[in-house]
Amino acid sequence: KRPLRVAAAQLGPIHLADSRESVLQRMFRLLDQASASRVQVVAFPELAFTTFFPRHLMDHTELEAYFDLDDPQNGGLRQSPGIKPLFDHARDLGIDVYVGYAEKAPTGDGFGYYNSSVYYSARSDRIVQKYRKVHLPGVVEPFKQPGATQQLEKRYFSNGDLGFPAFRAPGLLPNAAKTAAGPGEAIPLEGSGDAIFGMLICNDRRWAEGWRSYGLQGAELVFCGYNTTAYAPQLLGTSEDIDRKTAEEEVLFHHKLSCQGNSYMNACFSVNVAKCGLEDGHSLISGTIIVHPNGHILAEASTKEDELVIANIDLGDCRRGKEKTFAFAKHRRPDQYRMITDY
Ligand code: CDT
Repeated sequence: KRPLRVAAAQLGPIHLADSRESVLQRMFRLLDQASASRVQVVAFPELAFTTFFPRHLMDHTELEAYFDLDDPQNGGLRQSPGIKPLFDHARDLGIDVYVGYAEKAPTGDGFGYYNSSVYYSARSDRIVQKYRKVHLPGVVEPFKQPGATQQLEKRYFSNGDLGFPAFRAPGLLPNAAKTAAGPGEAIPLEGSGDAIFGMLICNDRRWAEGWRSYGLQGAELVFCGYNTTAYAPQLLGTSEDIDRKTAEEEVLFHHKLSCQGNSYMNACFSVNVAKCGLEDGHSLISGTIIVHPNGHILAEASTKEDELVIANIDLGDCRRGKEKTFAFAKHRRPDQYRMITDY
């Protein structure tokens, strides 16, 4: 048995005018609720501290306010002033955290900007892994039509350059090893005393390659936070308006299909967590789900507001898939897969 109590901390809308302090207070409330329910790991969404700003065209000066400095010379994100209070709170409660943020990283001669996430281990009071979103959706050049909803992730962020590194989360399981895996330490395919996790961000969940990279490293659980548009706001008040429910159902279907199918095909749990609801008139889907390696949904959000979705899981349930149907070492035929990397 490898039991774990996990939660997805879904966030309702964060509007342009909402202060960082108000967002942190909401996150604290969800962490407090998680603590009262003896949850060990809490996942927050993509770009969890701000509105989904890539839908707005902004100049460089405006944009800077949405990024948090992640400077390794000054303690990295753990000490970043706008985010530190979240980790302090999680440390005090003894809860691990997966969370998405807009990363501003010094490059030597300037800064790099990424759509990133980190995994914070309360037991070791440090960030044990960072991930930078690989599959950026959207465009570089803004849409010209007046009132169009923008998707400017390709304009505002650089492509993730850290690959898909699985990592060990120390101290979560009853038989946990005393120490975390060191940087670069090989992760065994079979389970160990530490839980083996991976991170994706939003659009990544639609792409098989990231999930499979984690599957190949033996990941037992993948976190994925997202901001997914339900329907275009310019349809509101028009004749197409009546169909927005159908449009949203289809978006939800593809979201769940991606999470459930890839969890099954890689024999891992997944915690998929939304920022949702009407952000300044722009509708985001909910659909926060915790998925079992057999592909079934274990727990699901019922609102489009701040909501904690909890599941008791057993990471040992990954073994069946990893050792039988998807025993990769035994059944994969990499010599036949060259198109995947060469094309
Ligand atoms: N934020 C983000 O990545 N949104 C994307 C839009 C892709 S359009 C199919 C998403 O996957 O929800």
